[in-house]
Formats: sequence, structure tokens, C-alpha cells
Amino acid sequence: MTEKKPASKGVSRRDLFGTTAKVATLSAVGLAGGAGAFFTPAQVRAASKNRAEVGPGDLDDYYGIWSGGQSGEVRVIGVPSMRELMRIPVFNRCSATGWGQTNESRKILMEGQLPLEREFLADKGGIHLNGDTHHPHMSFTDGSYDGRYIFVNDKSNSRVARIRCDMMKVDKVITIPNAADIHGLRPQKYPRTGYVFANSEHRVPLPNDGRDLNDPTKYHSVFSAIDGDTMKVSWQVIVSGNLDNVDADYQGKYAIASSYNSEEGVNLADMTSSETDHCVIFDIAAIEAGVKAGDFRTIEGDTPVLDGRKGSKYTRYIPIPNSPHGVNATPDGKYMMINGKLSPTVSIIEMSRLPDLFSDKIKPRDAIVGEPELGLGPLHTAFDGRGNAFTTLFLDSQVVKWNIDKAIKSYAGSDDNPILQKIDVHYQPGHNHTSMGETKDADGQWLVSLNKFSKDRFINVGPLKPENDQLIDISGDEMKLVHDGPTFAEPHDCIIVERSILNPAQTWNMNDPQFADLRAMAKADGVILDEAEHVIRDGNKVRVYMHSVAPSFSLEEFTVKQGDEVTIVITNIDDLDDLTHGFTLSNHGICFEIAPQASASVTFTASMPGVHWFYCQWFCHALHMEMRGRMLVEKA
Ligand code: RUQ
Ligand code: CUA
Repeated sequence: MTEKKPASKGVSRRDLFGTTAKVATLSAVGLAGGAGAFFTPAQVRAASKNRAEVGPGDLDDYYGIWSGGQSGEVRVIGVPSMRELMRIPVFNRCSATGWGQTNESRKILMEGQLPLEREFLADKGGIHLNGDTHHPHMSFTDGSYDGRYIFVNDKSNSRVARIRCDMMKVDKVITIPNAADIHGLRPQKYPRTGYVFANSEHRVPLPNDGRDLNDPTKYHSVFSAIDGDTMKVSWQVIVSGNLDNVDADYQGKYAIASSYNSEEGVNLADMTSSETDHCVIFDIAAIEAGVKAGDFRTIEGDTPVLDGRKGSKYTRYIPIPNSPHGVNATPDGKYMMINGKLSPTVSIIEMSRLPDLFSDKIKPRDAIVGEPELGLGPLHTAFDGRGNAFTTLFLDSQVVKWNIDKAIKSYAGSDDNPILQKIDVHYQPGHNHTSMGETKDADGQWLVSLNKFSKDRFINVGPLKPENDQLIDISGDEMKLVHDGPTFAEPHDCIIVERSILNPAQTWNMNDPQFADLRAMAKADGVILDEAEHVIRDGNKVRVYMHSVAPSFSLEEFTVKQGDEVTIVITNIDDLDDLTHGFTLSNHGICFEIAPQASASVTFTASMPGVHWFYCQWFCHALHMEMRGRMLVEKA
């Protein structure tokens, strides 16, 4: 029933990768087309033969982009090796890279703050130090990943961040107005991203300024559409109930969010009292027309907020049993799966019925064409692109593979059994994800089950246990568990991206917009960044410019006065790949990374007289230990 994988035609994987790497290099200097021009992703995959073992020096076929949960970061995991390749600091403060400390990262973290938030943070260092990343998703063009950006939400401080894929670093962070905790997040798939949809999960009074404190009937949850290009909120829609997860369709017309707590309760008993909740369908064109027509109000800031509660022309509500959770579009664009959580079912919405639902030709439940009973605690569903679905069963600690057509037929009355296989996972899975599975290019090779508990699967590391992300081979008829991957602090969710789609740079470009402020400051000081070894005094402000080239800083010492406000600007003029330097200033809590051809800066008050060494903390050379210098602070 499963297609045979194409034979590798005698081409070794090494040959393929050697060639694609060469092509990638050529294309980087503008001599050839994209890396995909010579070998299709399918050919590269075929050559990889779905091996779970990736030997030393061997490369992975996919980039896994993992959220880092309450650690606030995003992680890059190689699939299928499940090796952790990189961590991208996002909402957290990172000791290694200086994220949250350098002036450049602080600007990114601060410029999207809301006025009240900025006021709140003013005496707390200006930035939040924690985040809770849940849902990392790449930007789309025409229903597939386009390698531009990764978007991720921070549930804890109601933020959304954007990672630029050329550098694999965050370039924008915004706080969503009128929102209490951003949970579900998905980019628009078609025609492109476009909007990034984000759900405010918890209901609060609007505006949340001290009014209606204990009147939950006046609490609201809002659905936000963020412009992924500008990172500004384009519009918001108030809904009935609270929002959970969301997905966008493949037609560019609708987004669908799940909603638990249709009861609009504020405690557990109230929130779960009803057997039925709902999902909310948002008609994007109707909402855009409503914004144009002025059918909105503004609450916090100038974001247009439309009323999409039950009865609104902008939304429809489909009753779904019982506290639904995950929302997942099938790769063929035909269906949207709503995972039942407290109900053992997944509800299948046929997307082509939604126009009739909006014109009231059919009743809400008539949009459902299947509702297979799969097991206990269905949370999220992934796809193989061959008509099968894989749903996590939290309570059963299983993944169930089922056939979508059979589920639809059995709902219509046939005696088809849609369930093909159940496999135990260890333990209590939340999200799962298949390779390219949330795109129209779902390739049915790998499934990752992100399990919340690992219990006995690893040697004991104390009361706090790792989680367990398990890799399952789904290329054949049967699911096969091939790898246990311990992870720290709840990765929640991931995506698995064909490696040719991501093509990050080897070094920065000194003219990158990220360094524009530094260049402007240097220019005003009469300094050229990459030639710099200057100490500029401007009252009690001192700007120290230097560059790094292995194994030295261009300044071996500089002198300031106690009480000076010192800004250190370092440009790494090494342009070899993997030649990152660092700058650590002893006893000042200062430490940051400077990647090849990057500039970075930090500002602090030199309050301690004496000799303070600075050193490079990124091992760069045989004389790395000697890569250091002195800051001399004269007593005031
Ligand atoms: S939700 S375990 Cu935060 Cu992604 Cu479903
Ligand atoms: Cu430069 Cu270590």
C-alpha cells in the first residue's frame, strides 16, 4: 500500500552531497543556480536509504527546528541522527553568545515592546529574561517551506519572534497587544507568508487596565494576524471561548483555531463542564474587508480589533467534542484535522465545504466528513503525503497510524477500519511531526514523537528528567521506532525541513542591516569599523573600537576613568568559516560572541577601579589563551 522508494541508481550519498555542497558554494558566489538544480530532494533522500545511523563525519538529510520550551530558545537538530547542532537564543538570556546583553540583541528584544511593558521592565534591566517557546514554523511560499524565516511564539510573555534563516539568528521580536499568552502559531501557507497567525490563549478584560477584574463575562481571547514581512500586527479578532492551536489552509482563504473552554470558565471544573467545545474558522478576505470598511475598534495601540464572536460574519464555529487541541492541515490541502484531546476522536473538516458554511447553506457540523475514534488523548496529527495520518495519543502513550480515506468512508457508513497500526512511545506524547509533513511536499520518511516523560528510558539524572523525542521510520508500511533522543525543558514542537531548503551563510556580511547602528555610530566618531582601534572620549562616555583577528584583539589595553560609561565595539575581521571570537570582560558579567565578519557591542559603567582583563572565550587558535588585553580603570 505504500509506494516503493525510488532506487538510488548506484549514486552514493557522498557523491550527491559532495556535488550539492559544491553547487551551493558556486551559487553563493553567483555562478550557478540553486543547490536543487542538479539533484532533487527525492534523489538525495533515495540515496540516504532512510538510515537511522549517521556515521562520524556523515551529514544529516534534514534540519529539525525544535522549540526549546521554557528555556526560551530554539534548537537545531539533525535528522535522522537527532544530534543537537545549534541553539538559537530567542527569548532567553544566553551566557555564551551574549544574547540579551549586546546592544544589538537588546535593541531587537526591546523595540517591539508595548508601552506598559516597557514601563514595567524599566527598573528590571529592560528585557524579559525568560520565554516559553512552543511552535516554530518556517515561512511558506506556495504551500511549501521557502527558507526565509522561522517564526516562534513565547507563551509566557505574549511575544512572537522571527529568526532569519540566512544567519539563523533572531531579527525581530514583538509583543502582541490585547493578548494574554500567545500559544498557537502558524504562518499562512498560500500564496505566501504573508500573515503569521497567533492565538492569545487566556481570556482577559479588554483593555486589561484594572477594569472588570472579576467579571469573566467581560474577558476575551483574540486571534492575531501578524504581517511576517514587517512584524506588525495587521488585525485582531475577538472570539468566543479561548483559543488553543491554529493552522492555515493551502488555499489562502481560511485559518482554523481550536478552542477549549467554550464554557468561558476560570477554573478547571468550569472549563471542562461541557462535553462539546468548538473550533473557529476565520474568513481572511471577509476580515480584511471589515478592516477596510472600518468595522473595528482599537484597544491597546492602533491595531484594528474586529468582533468575531458567535454570530459574526467573520467567523464560524464548528462544535467539536471535547476540549480540542491540535489543528493540522493535510498536505493535499483537502482537510483540516481537529484533535479531540479529552475526546478519543479526531474531527475531519473538509475545506471545500467552508464557503457553504459561511453562506449558511450548510450547518456547522456538516463541514465534518469524518470523526474516527483513535484512542485516548489525541493531541496532534502528522502526515506522510500518502493519505495516512499519525496521531499522538497522550493518555495511551501511543502513536496511531490511520488512513484518512477509510476514516471518511466509515463516517459515511462503510465498515472500513481506518486504524492501520499503533506503536508505543515512551511516554505521553504531545506534538509529533513528519519530515516536510506540514507542507504540500510531505515525504513520508520520518516521524518524531515528542514525549513529555522519559521515566526509565535513560540513566537517572535526578528528580528532573529529560523528555524523550523518539524517531520513527515511517517509510515502509509499518512504523519502526529507531531512536530515543533525550531533550531538556520541553521542546513542545518541531518541524523537519529538507536540508536543501535551508542554506545559511558561513560568515556575516559587514554591511548587514544588523550592524547599521554601529556603522552610523562609528561614522559619527570618524572611525571605520573593520580598521578600528580607537578610544573616543565624549564627556564621561567612552567608546572603545577594536577588531579581532586570531589570536589577538587590535587593542591590548585601554584606559578609562572610574564612573565612565564604556561602550566596547568589536569587529571580527577574520573571514574564515568557523572562526568565531568572543569578548569576556572579567568580573563584569560581560561575555558575547563575534562571528566572522560580525560586529557586536556592549555598554556598561566602569565602576571598579583596577586592572580588568578581557579575553576571547571562543576557542579560536593555538594562542587562544593569549588572546586577551587589559582595561585599566583609573580611580575617580
Ligand atoms: S500545544 S502538546 Cu503548546 Cu503545541 Cu500541543
Ligand atoms: Cu579568539 Cu579565542
